[in-house]
Amino acid sequence: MSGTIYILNGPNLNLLGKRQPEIYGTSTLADVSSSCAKVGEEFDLAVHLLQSNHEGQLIDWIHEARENAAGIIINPAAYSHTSVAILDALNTFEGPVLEVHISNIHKRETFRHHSYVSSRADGVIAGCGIEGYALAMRHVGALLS
Ligand code: CA2
Repeated sequence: MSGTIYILNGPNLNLLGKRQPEIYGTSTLADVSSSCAKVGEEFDLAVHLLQSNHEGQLIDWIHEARENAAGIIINPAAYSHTSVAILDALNTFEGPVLEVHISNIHKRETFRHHSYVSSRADGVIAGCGIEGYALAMRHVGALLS
């Protein structure tokens, strides 16, 4: 493998596939990991999928990615709308950053319409369900090729 893509997931996404299927679908983070790994094979990229309910842990993983990852795909979940700290951490990462939202945040409550992370992201995908992660993986692969 020529590189690793960190796929970081924020609070409550451990419940993916287990609660609120009408909004977030029935697939799990394990399904996300395998679909992204499949795309990664086309680009000689490995994936490392992580999820945390804690802001500081996500920031520590972004710092770790500075040493270990060629790119980051991140669904910061609710921290998208609140966290300058995650934005600051992402601004220290030099590779491509793709932001993914499973739901279309622009079709939902007004407080979800703004994401701090979007000002750093090289691309933003929202509303494509978990396919958004595989689409992001394909774009990261193309950017790194
Ligand atoms: O659409 C997305 O991917 C979100 O990032 C998901 C966040 C939400 O706060 C953002 O506004 C949009 C919420 C993640 C909650 O994940 C769950 C998954 C399954 C069941 C319950 C929660």
